[in-house]
Amino acid sequence: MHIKIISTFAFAALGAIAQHTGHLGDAEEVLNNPAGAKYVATFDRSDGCSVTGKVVATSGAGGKGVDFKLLVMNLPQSMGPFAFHLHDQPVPSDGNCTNTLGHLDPYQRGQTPPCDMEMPQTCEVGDLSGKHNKLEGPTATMRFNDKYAALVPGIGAFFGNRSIVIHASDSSRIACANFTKTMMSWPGSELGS
Ligand SMILES: [Cu+2]
Repeated sequence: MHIKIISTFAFAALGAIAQHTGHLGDAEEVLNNPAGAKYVATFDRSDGCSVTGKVVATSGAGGKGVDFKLLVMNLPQSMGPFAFHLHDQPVPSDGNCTNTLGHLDPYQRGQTPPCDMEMPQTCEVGDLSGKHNKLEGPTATMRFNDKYAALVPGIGAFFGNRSIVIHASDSSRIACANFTKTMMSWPGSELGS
């Protein structure tokens, strides 16, 4: 009797966990991002959208996670708040954001149920706004450390060869840009050092 009750609870607990994490488990924290690695994505209207601005991604202190800094301008105010994600594929030369495919999701979690900000390890690695909040227009600045994104080439959570996509509240894609590796220091003081 006791055993039966315990096992029922155990299965219920497993079921609850399974709802909120990837088929391959929770996202692992990335602790070995290379010192000094820096990637920048620039929204420059090549995607046909009015949005401008930059996303700067650098290795977190001690290699722990990735520090993101965003400055995004000309967001269409009536269409927010704006979700943003790391997407699986780069933007092709014609600027078509649809071809970036889905979110970066190396643990195969999928989009439902929505990301629980309190349990970021159970969210898609690429679901940055799910873990860290959406952007509000018309100009948005944001900075955060994401523990699960990677600047280590070759692992599933690496996004240095991928893209970032901004969505309107109806989830349509309003801007997209590719990350490129840069050696240059961040120009100016728009987002601080
Ligand atoms: Cu997206």
